[in-house]
Amino acid sequence: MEQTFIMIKPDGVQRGLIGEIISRFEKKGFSLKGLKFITVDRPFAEKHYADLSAKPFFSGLVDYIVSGPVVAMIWEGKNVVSTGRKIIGATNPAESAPGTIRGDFAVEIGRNIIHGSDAVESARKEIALWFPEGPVHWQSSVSHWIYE
Ligand code: 3AN
Repeated sequence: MEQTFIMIKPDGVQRGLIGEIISRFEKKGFSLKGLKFITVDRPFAEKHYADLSAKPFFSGLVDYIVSGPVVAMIWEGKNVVSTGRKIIGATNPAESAPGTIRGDFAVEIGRNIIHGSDAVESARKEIALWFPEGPVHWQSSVSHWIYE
């Protein structure tokens, strides 16, 4: 079953959106397989965003991510990487549709509340970085009502 890495960024935490965001993934039918509430340091944030290191906003992005605690999660389910991105909405909140997390709660690209892996391969890398201990192994007892 596919897994993705989802992170509620410091603005999502400070604005009291943890419950709302987790609720959207839970209600969809995805399964929580890892959860931690942590503040990361600069080297760790730079590793997470290594692909963006040449971008002009990189240093500001790292400042933002290390500015307070984040909620790091592993979510599992059929097509969870691409569906998770749909639940989150477009990177720039000015373009994210109402009904998506960014469309409903964010205004600016540099404060867009949440991160979600953009591909199965990046999900694998991000889960390995944030959860070296691996996921929590459990199976929802209602999975037969979600998958035929
Ligand atoms: P996404 O988070 O939707 O995968 P990426 O990977 O292109 O988007 O960007 C990662 C993060 O970098 C975004 N979540 C956003 O916080 C920040 N970011 C992207 N583009 C910009 C920009 N033009 N200005 C400021 N921050 C940006």
